[in-house]
Amino acid sequence: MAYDLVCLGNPLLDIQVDVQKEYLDKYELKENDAILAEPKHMPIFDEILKFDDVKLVAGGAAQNTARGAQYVLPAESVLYFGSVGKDIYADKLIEANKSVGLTTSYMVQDDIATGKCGALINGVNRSLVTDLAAANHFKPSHLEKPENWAHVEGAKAFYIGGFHLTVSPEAIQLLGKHAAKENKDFIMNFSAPFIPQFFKDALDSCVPYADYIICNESEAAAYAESHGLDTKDLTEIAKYVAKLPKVNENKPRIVIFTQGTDSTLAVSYNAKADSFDVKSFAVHALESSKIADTNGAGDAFAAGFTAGLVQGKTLDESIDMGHWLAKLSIQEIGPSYPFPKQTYNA
Ligand code: 26A
Repeated sequence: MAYDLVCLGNPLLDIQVDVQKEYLDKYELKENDAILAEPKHMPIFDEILKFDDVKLVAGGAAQNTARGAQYVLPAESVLYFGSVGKDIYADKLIEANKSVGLTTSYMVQDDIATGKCGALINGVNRSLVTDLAAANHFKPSHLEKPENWAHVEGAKAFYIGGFHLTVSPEAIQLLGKHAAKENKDFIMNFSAPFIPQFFKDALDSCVPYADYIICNESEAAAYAESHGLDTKDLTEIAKYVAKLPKVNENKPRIVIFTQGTDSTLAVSYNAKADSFDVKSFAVHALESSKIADTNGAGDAFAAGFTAGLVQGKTLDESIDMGHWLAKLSIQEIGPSYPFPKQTYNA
């Protein structure tokens, strides 16, 4: 059984609530951010579980993307790797993955709880605070198990959540080396500003494997700052990243920056001609009254885009599929996709 797309990330259950700015201020959280929980944030999880509007939804950025890609692709196209505990949170994740037909190969920790993310929704913003727990214990050895490595060898493409750089850069490199050697697509997401800020070396060790890099404007800005780029111009930042050394020289690196409701930027670098191709794509408009929340919007974009690539679509069409799926997801609660299933029409 071969899965076209193999994804790796941190499986989390999202505990989602609506909050006022005062609640964010109390815990010194930004309105729109994703961070690793510090000890001072830990009371949040028990507190919000008691909120009247609390919702438990499957999360974990790359897992959201894996679910979204499977939502679009034919049955049994996507396999997701990550680490969970043995608890009802893991059961909930398995249930949500089943609902779209996503196959998982979880590494299971006997004595550590499944990771959780406080998804604090405030209007169109979301502040994400994560306690990785079991997700933090993923090991490359899980990929190297013969039954799992067979899935890696059977895959055509890989999608890696940048958040996993905090857990196992070695696992990412293992997949990256395989993808480069076999000329398979390797797609990475920067995931959050704190990744280029605080996990710079880990990020820099994995970018050479990336054929596609996806991130949003604040992650691009954080990248520019941590790498001492003397510019805030998104096109210039994308050009810099696109031109970084690349292990697989058979194809160009393409860098994609989303910008919320503004157009998405795509920059590819042609090493032979030493030239760039710069394009911009309008998002699919949606009345703000129809937005349920933006938790998982970027993951849904990555999902539609990656599904397009796996289907052999052009860059332009794959980006359009990303915009289409993001528009569907932000009308759902949390990082979810609508049922009955909708299909993409160009
Ligand atoms: C390591 N961290 C902080 C994380 C995450 C994360 N997924 C993996 N690792 N912090 C938040 N998320 C997930 O991002 C999704 C929205 O893009 C949340 O679980 C949420 O579903």
